Amino acid sequence: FISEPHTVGVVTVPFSGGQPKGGVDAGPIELLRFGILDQIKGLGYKVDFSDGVDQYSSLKPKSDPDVGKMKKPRFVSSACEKVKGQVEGHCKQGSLALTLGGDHSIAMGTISGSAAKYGDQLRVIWVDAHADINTPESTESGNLHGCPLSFITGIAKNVAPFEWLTPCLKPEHLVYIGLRDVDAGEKKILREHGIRAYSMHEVDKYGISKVVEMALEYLSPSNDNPIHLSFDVDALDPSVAPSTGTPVRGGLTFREGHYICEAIHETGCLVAMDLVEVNPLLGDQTNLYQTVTVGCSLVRCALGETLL
Ligand code: EXY
Ligand code: MN
Ligand code: MN
Ligand code: MN
Repeated sequence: FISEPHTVGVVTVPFSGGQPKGGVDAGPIELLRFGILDQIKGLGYKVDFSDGVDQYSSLKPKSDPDVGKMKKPRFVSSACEKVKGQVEGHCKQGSLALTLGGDHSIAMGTISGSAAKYGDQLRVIWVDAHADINTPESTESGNLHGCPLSFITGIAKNVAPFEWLTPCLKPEHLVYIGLRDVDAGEKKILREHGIRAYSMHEVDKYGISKVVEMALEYLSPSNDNPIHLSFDVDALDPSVAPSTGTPVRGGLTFREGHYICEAIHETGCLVAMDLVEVNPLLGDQTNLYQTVTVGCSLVRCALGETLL
């Protein structure tokens, strides 16, 4: 399987309903304002942005009481269902689907969308400080951006009001890189399901190139599976990407983050990428500039900018 699409289908998701802080819904606008579309075109791709900047406020239900511990479950569900349709559309046209978030709950939609095209062949690399695999029962915060992977993998059982969502990723088809803030309940889930995770401890121990090599070898020994990269900017150290809702010290350096994107590009198998949790309202103008420009450059690297 070699992807090498010539078109990047861009999906913007100005959505913050998966967590309590305002501003992450302005992430896509800032990424666009800093010229991400022209930067992608500058690499020789066609950009399909025919959907334009979507509005999510109209999907907000009049009343959205908690379901168990889950906060804003109906709003998150309908937002993700919409995202799924858009990502699925781009993937089925043979484009690389690039989703600009928005909080990380939207990955329920993005991965459902890419899996609708690639099925059981799909592999996911989740780059994050957090494991985002709480179930509706294990979550302490009730924030759904801490839960998408339990829904996608079917580890979560009681997923109403997410009736549209069907489990589409086996736990063994997922790898994490960058973890350093994992809840006790999540650790139990990772252990019970044998999910492969390279935390910051392994990044320190082996170095990023070995970690990425091991991750790719585990997911796709013959390098022939389509890859969905879900990149949460909080995987980066807060000194590199400060404008994000749940920063955790001790993260990936600027180069480590970029190395991951470059190495995945080199596989030729990247079919979808999410860039999430950019919150322009957190921090000052310098923080915003740093975070948005690093987000743009991660995307460019995943699209091959640094290949000579
Ligand atoms: N594990 C915590 C929770 O479930 O609330 C924190 C989750 C933060 C999720 C961030 C975006 O990756
Ligand atoms: Mn995340
Ligand atoms: Mn995170
Ligand atoms: Mn398998």
